[in-house]
Amino acid sequence: MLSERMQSVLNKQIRIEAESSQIYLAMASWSEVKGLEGISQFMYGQSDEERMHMLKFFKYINERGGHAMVSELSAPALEFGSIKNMFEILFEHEVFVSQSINELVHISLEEKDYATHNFLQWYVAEQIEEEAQARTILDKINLIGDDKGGLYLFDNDIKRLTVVSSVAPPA
Ligand code: OFO
Repeated sequence: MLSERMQSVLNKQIRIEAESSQIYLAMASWSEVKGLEGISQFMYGQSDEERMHMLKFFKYINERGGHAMVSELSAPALEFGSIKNMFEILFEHEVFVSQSINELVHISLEEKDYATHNFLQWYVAEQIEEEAQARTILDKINLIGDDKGGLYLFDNDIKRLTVVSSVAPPA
């Protein structure tokens, strides 16, 4: 059985994962409208992944005798200025999510809830991957700079990352 405190913070994380999904969906649409096919595919994939992260919390909370809540969400930005700016926002957002997961891990130990502590390890590993991926993408974008040809190749290149992430097991 989850403690009230544990249940409440897990439900807050559900909202964060749902908002992440919305943010990446907004990025997918912005890129699609700009004709950046590869990047938009990547963002649609990221958005789906975040929904999957959210659903894992749903299942877990309900399995442990709690009640997973659907909450109101903040509206994401709709314009991102430049590709570089968009990926910087993505990276910073993932760092924020990692901090939030770390805080959950901390609370699970305070609550002596070792089942939740164990459950959260999947997210700890996932966040390492997501941050690393965002950092790699930003490095590439910085290398390309204003080179249009480089950007074209990058837009094609990123499709491969989409394939990798969409076949990752939901666990
Ligand atoms: Fe849910 O991992 Fe990204 O935000």
